[in-house]
Amino acid sequence: RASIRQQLIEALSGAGGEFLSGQALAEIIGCSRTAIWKHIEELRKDGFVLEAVRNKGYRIVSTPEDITENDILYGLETDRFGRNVHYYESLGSTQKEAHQLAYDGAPEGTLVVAEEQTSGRGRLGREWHSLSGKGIWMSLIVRPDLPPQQAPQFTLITAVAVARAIEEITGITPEIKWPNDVLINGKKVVGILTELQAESDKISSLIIGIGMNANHGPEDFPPNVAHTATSLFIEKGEKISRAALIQSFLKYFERYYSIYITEGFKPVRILWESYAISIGKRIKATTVTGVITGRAIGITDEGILKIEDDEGIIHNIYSADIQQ
Ligand code: BT5
Repeated sequence: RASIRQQLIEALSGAGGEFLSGQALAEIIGCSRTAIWKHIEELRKDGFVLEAVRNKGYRIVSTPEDITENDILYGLETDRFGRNVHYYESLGSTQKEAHQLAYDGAPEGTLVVAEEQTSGRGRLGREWHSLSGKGIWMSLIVRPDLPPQQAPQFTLITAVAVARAIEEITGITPEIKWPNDVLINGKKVVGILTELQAESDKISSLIIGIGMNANHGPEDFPPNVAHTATSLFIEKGEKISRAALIQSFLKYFERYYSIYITEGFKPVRILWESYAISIGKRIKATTVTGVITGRAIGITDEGILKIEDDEGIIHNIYSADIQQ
């Protein structure tokens, strides 16, 4: 015989979004109303979104597994970001879809999210492994009134919002590796890809792609990333609610973006530095033009990495792969 919890999930899921009273649930399952109430609270802690209405009872809004438009909207604390969600079961790349939507005039804050990507990509046309149902593969449209040179700062704003959201949802403090990786225990859990649509000297839109490994087990990664990638599930030992993580990310992104617009990059840079791993350390930066080895001194208010090489020459790095 299934546990009360299991029967409760089945009864609520089977109700097709209709309300079931505590009394009805207690009768179906054969337990007390207090037991129902206790298990409802437990489910909530585990990421189920349950609506309770007096005289009607309980209704399941979403399970921790789902990331459809409703799952993201229900309980979302933002004003603008994530208010317009385009959900797909499968897409080539959420970046591509978001580019098209931005081009067609989609408002700032529009979010494209897919359960699976068949040709997810990283920087420089690299492949991004986007297994169905396990991760968060999404692209956010942002329309700051800024010159294109400021686009790289958005990778850093995004990384801080991601790190803060992971902290809130899992209790784990991740590390940021400049420019676009979020790591836990030295392994990549999130990759960020910021792309730009610009008109001469003005950003018309930024397409910020975020790939988060949420509920992957170790066997879910292909051999080429098995040793460098990790997931929140692997690190935490518990499945996480992807919808809750998306909501938390959107909340922090909206907050840091607004701080950035009103106060400039400095407050964000200070937050960023609190998560950063490479600063002060000896690193090797592989850029498209060559390799630079030296000590990472810090990032500038533009989001550019400064490296001092062995001759004392300071290099400004706009984009690179960093090895420690
Ligand atoms: C990135 O590129 O880290 C940016 C990844 C952005 C992915 C998101 S998902 C939603 C949106 N839609 C897209 O199509 N893309 C964005 P880069 O720094 O170039 O790192 C790519 C490298 O990370 C690959 O060459 C692999 O070595 C590794 N990698 C691939 N898939 C991974 C995964 N799921 N987890 C960890 N590492 C991975």
